Amino acid sequence: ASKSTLPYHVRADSHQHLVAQKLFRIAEQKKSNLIISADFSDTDSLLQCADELGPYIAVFKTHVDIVHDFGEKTVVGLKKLAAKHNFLIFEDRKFVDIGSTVQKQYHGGALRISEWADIVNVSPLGGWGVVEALEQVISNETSPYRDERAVLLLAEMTTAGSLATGKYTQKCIEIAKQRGGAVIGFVATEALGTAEPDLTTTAKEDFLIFTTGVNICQSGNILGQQYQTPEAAVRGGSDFIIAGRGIYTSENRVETAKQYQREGWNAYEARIAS
Ligand code: UP6
Repeated sequence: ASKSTLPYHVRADSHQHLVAQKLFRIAEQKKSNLIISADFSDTDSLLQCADELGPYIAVFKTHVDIVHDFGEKTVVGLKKLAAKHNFLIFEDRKFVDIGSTVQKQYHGGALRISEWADIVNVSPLGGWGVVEALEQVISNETSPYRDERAVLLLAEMTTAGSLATGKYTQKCIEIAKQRGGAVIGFVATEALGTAEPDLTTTAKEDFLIFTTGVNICQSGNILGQQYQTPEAAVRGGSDFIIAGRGIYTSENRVETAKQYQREGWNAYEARIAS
């Protein structure tokens, strides 16, 4: 599949979405295409991780529904640390219900996701309606966030026996193209053939590829998770690599994060030079 060989700053300049522009600029400034998947179950651990690893990441990925003491402190803390270390926040919620339910899960509700997450993702199992639903909330005239919120489609999964393959993945691309507005890219294991070869003349759709299942040491686990290295992911077309346990369970997570950052960045430089 074709992958982007353009530098992040070029893609930042020509991208139509503010969140993608911001993200590419952060990546360039911090020399990082690394996202930490911070799967912690209490607010203090979550915030401590964000503060320690903040300097080395472009995005902090959360699953706040696993944080048992989620609340005001979590929201305020995340926002503060995002500003302090200049990273975006991605809530890996994988919205998968009918549109009107998803609107309530995204905006308000127990988790107030629209208030603090720059990026969320959607599992488009039920078709385009769920994407339309999020776009309605984001672009609503009364929304205080309008251009500051973006959506990714979960086009593939890293788990063994995943059903999100082939036609399903292709349908995700169609939905992203038809429901343009807030969709900036995909969660996928590799390039999906959507890369624009030359944005200077065709500045249209430049979908970002976010890749989970990244780990330097392990090839998988007993629950079906499958891994690739940062280098392999970026070589295959990933624009932002997402690593969880590979980093936060290591003995020295700061040093390990730096190692993932370096490997991801070197692979990016090799790709744009190719
Ligand atoms: N995730 C995957 N695979 C997918 C989609 N999402 O692993 O297809 C998410 C998981 C977890 C993180 O929910 O938060 O990415 C992977 O964590 P790990 O690096 O510790 O395996």
